[in-house]
Amino acid sequence: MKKKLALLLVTAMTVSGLVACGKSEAPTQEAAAPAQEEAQAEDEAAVAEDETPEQEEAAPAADGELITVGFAQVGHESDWRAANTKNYQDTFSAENGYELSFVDCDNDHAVQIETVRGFIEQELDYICIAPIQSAGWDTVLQEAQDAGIPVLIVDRAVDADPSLYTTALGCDMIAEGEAAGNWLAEYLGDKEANILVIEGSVGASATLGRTEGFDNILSQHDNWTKLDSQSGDFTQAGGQEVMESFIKTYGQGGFNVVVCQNDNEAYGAMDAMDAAGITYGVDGDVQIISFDATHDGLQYTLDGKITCNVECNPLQAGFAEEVIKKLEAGEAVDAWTLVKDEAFVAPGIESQYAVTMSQEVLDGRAY
Ligand code: GYE
Repeated sequence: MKKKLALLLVTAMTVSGLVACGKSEAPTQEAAAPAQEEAQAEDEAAVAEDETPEQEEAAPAADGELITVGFAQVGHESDWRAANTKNYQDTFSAENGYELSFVDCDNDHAVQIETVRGFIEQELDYICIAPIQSAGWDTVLQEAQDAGIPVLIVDRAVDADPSLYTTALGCDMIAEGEAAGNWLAEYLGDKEANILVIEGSVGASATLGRTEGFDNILSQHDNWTKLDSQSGDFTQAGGQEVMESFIKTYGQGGFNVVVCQNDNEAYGAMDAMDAAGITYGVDGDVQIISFDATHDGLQYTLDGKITCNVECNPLQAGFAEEVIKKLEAGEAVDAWTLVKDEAFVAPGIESQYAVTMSQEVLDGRAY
């Protein structure tokens, strides 16, 4: 591993929020660079490293050196993302035997591609990518494969051929969208729905999947109308802006359901409705559906402001570490690991699709 080069390259990148974690203790086993495997990740060959790390990093323990992992993270758009980033930084720590090169790609696809190219040049042992958008990955994935670096596609999906990467892990976004739709159908019964959708970032698999899943259920209901859908970019400011424009167009009383594709967008939408005097929540005129089920999002659900909140668990780094450990041991890994999630509804609502919120449920949450 070219540690010094790695540090220089990472430091040179003009990407906001960049953090390169240092190294300290070494793992118990010698770091190894497994050969790139095919889709089912079979036949990885462990190749012992013989280089020693550079001086500005803590010396490795006698029994090995740190495993280098690059993480091309989406950005810092949401509370979900912050929890996900922290989870990766905690998991891939020097204490645990890793040197993590973390890059916040600030929601810019071109930056993310170049970040991955940088990781390849640095000859890191593993590359994790949380893809900002699902399209446009073939070339750089081929480059990583040619360099023999295993790639883990994490959180969101890519539409590239699975033979171009080692494994993928994350939540099932289509199932999340369907859960939201199924809950709404159960909740409304025969009532009409005039629905506004604040989508996530354009081209992200989280956006595409949640939209597809919800639309699958929508198409089964003749008295549901999707009035409009616009991207709020998974941010609070974006959610507020889109909601303000929806309110101008459709007016008070013109809609009774707002689907926000993440919690931060829901906070922005609530601000916009507050300002316009529109009531929402279980006792209001508008029912809000949100996704993520972060701590604050579930607090709003407990308070009856967000009626249904579909979880996406951001604590995914352990799954990535599991894969890397298997590859280090020369074992096959699954092509896909599902991170399970569930949905939550406001107190007073009973649902076959969701857990009814209580203080106890909120207190028991890790994020
Ligand atoms: O829902 C949103 C974040 O990819 C599942 O990205 C993730 C989404 C999450 O910005 O809050």
